[in-house]
Amino acid sequence: MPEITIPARPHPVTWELGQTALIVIDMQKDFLYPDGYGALLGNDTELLLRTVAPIQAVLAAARKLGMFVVHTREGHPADLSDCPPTKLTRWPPGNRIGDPGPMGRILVQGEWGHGIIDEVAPLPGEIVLDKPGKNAFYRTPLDEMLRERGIQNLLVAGVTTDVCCFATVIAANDRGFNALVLEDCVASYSPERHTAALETIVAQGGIFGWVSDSAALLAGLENLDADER
Ligand code: TIU
Repeated sequence: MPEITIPARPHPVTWELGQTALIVIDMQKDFLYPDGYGALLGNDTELLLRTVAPIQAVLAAARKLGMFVVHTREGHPADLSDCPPTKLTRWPPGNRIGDPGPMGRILVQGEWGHGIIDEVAPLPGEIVLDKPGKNAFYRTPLDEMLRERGIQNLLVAGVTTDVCCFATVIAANDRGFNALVLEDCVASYSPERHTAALETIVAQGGIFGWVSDSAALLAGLENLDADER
């Protein structure tokens, strides 16, 4: 099984490709488009769109290699039965999950706004995990899916850096998975919080994982192609 070396902070990683998966977190209209949940919380959704082109490039490379790709969506069934009250009542009525919005009910499964944007749409056969929490392991089969495929390493893309990506990286670390965040493939509604989350991940010698970018990953994969020839 080929190995890939990726320059990263705080130090490079060398991972077996067969033990490595790509997780694309919550690239949903509700977060990226101007009329969804992100905007309702007072955020500038425009800041997230710069992730689209690098995620497309990384997805294309991962698919070419046959890497395990997982997409996630944050949301709840129409009756909000798995949405903890704390996730609803922290905001005024009208700004809550389940409230009507221009793209359908906010973060409700099956509504238009809950869907993944077309630019990074899952291919038929790729796993799409619906998650009720910020962390992608919480009340999902992600842990089992990774273990049954022998996956130990996660390449992390998606939104937002400081919320669902950060929560997932922290959970991955506690569950014994390595996580490397591709910094141009993640974005936050706040550039300051984006930087702070990434710095926290790599602090203390990589306390939660690693940070690199799509160019470094893609260059590593090209070297691999050359080595294999
Ligand atoms: N609000 C915010 O930054 N993010 C979320 O609520 N969910 C995700 O990050 N997916």
